[in-house]
Amino acid sequence: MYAQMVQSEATQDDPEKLAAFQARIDAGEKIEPKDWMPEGYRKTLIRQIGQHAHSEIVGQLPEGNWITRAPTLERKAILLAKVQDEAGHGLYLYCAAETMGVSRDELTEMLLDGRMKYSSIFNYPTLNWADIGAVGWLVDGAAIMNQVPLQRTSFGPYSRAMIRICKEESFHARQGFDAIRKMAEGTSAQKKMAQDAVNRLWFPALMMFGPSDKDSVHSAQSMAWKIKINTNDELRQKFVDQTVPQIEFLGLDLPDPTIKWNEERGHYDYSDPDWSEFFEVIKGNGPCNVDRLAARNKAWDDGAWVRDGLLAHSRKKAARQHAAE
Ligand code: BYC
Repeated sequence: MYAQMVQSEATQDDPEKLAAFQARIDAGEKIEPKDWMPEGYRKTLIRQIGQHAHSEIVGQLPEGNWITRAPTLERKAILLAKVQDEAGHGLYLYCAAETMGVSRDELTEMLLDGRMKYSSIFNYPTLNWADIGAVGWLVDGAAIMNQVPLQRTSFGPYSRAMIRICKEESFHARQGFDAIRKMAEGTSAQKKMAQDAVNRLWFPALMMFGPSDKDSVHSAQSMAWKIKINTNDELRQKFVDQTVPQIEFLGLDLPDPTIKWNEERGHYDYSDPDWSEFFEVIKGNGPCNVDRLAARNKAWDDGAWVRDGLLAHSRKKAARQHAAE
């Protein structure tokens, strides 16, 4: 539906301008906010960058939930720093989206009233401390797999935001792997917690890459515009290939009995997640959707006095400047 809208908007644009725009993309040039762009390109970027920004912000909730219960001071300091980084990532991305003429408030309102999405993964709970390791290792690991190619995305502000984000994400993944390794090498109760976390988060992590290529609505157009660099299935396969040896190194069981190295393909074969579950989660019916949106709504409402105060201050300042002129 959105793809059709994008397509019809794209064809409404002047064909000569469209061809020149596509030639710039094909030549690897970056598109900057003041450059001419098809309306569909702008809308797709606002949707993807906005959704990405919301994911960073909502993604603080499952991890933030464990800051007060981290097992040591060191783990607490690391987790606190990571959660703060996620807030920063959200801000870089909102800034990148704002360069296309949409305000942060508008984006937030679209999240709160359900017109915009955030990553499916954050609708799953973090039930034990090992989940925090698994989130850093698997969830940030999946995010990096998706985000490294996005450093080469065609829109300049998005590409530059991704370069900064990727630097921080690699620390996140490493701290996650270190935390889960400690659990996997610990007592049998700790090892059990690590296995339980991997069992519960493996398939939701695979879902982060989006639906399978045959069901992806936006990939073809987004890849032609270099908003996306790879298909969903390509990145998912790379993630599986990278992660299976790590699970084996940890001495944990693979959560999917069908995972097997395929010599001919040069990749691991694996089972897809349950796609009906994925579509339910992104429709709002996952285990934590209601809680996550309630938390964001509460933060928005609780922050109203700050926004009002700042606006009143800037109005007053403008009035004083006006009177002095
Ligand atoms: N969750 O046509 P498709 C993080 C939607 S956060 C929810 O393939 P597209 C982190 C999709 O929006 C990581 N919805 O879409 C933070 C579309 O629906 P609409 C966030 C999903 O856009 C804190 C429909 O399904 N990363 O790193 O071409 C702590 C059809 O899909 C999902 C990004 O956002 C999903 N997983 O491809 C730790 C990366 N997948 O919009 C970590 C940037 C699909 O038409 N985004 N949908 O209603 C992307 O690369 C792409 O947007 C996606 C989807 C690969 C996610």
